[in-house]
Amino acid sequence: MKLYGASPSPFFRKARVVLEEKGIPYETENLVPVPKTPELLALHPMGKIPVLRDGETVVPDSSVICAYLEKKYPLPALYPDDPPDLAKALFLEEYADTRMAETLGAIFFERFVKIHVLRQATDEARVQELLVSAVPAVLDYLESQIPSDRDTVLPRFSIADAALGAHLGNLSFAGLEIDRQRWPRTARYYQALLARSSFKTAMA
Ligand SMILES: N[C@@H](CCC(=O)N[C@@H](CS)C(=O)NCC(=O)O)C(=O)O
Repeated sequence: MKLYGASPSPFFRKARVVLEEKGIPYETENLVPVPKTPELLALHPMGKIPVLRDGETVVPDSSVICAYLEKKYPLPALYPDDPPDLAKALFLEEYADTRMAETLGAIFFERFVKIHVLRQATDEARVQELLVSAVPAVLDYLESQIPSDRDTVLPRFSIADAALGAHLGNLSFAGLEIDRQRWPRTARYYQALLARSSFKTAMA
């Protein structure tokens, strides 16, 4: 089994965390989404990463990859059986992949992609604008969803934690930390995720 992508991508990290948590043997191959080479488009019709190859089966999209892995390797289960818990986990995955990708991803773009990939200067005014409104709104929402007494949003580690942690990782790649005074649950939760061996591997 091979996962194509690059570790600065939160979607690649999410899929990698799931592979690690399930203990599935896999290898990675570095693949970036620009330019849209014929090889990339043959793997993913929209030219995005990540993509999983399992024998003859090619699986694009992190959410599809994670659902595929759950079906093929059911244990440990990362999708709750309880319908309300399942709904919560799936919505938090969706929230991470959309709202968090837009906001934390915009900071990551300014502070990481522009410097290391595009060789351009960071627009710090844009970063500050995001840090004043859009990012606090995301962290306020997470603070309302993360319990005070455990390190997972649901009773067991789930796809929600893989997705939230993967996208919070954009802050680390942008050289930012979560303010412990303002968002104590989220800061503690993220530190606990980073301590898991799955995240240590995916964030490297
Ligand atoms: N819904 C997709 C999103 C993947 C995605 O947007 N990946 C980014 C890298 S972090 C990408 O490939 N961007 C290039 C593009 O959109 O053309 C998933 O979950 O895999």
